[in-house]
Amino acid sequence: MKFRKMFVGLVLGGVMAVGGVALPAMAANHDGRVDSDECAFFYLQNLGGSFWDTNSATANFWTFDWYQITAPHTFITPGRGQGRQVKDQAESIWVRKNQTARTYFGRNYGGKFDDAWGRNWRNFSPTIRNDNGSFRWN
Ligand SMILES: [Ca+2]
Ligand SMILES: [Ca+2]
Repeated sequence: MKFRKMFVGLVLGGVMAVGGVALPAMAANHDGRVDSDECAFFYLQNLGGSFWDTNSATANFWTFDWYQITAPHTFITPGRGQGRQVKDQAESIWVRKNQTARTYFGRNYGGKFDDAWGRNWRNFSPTIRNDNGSFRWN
């Protein structure tokens, strides 16, 4: 029972956090445009193929996660990989925001990670390439 209550609390907290981040950005999150406060995950190396833009940390790229209802984690723009899950299929990242984007192998910011510096782009290392589990600003 205690665990169940904790879980509900976490879910509700997450919903509010997502809403709080999305509103000031005028719903620019996941709109297929890489805005000045965002980074983008690309399906292929060298910023190739379809991408998914985000300004909020993502504890789990998995498409069937509960909050995918409001924020589908699939590559959005036209190009190779469009419509596929971002989880375990990203090969490069462009960071437009002036802050380091840290991408982790595991969900919930676990395991090995790659840092992409602000206002830069990179191909992921072989460990993270097509094996991305979560991401947050660092
Ligand atoms: Ca955007
Ligand atoms: Ca890929």
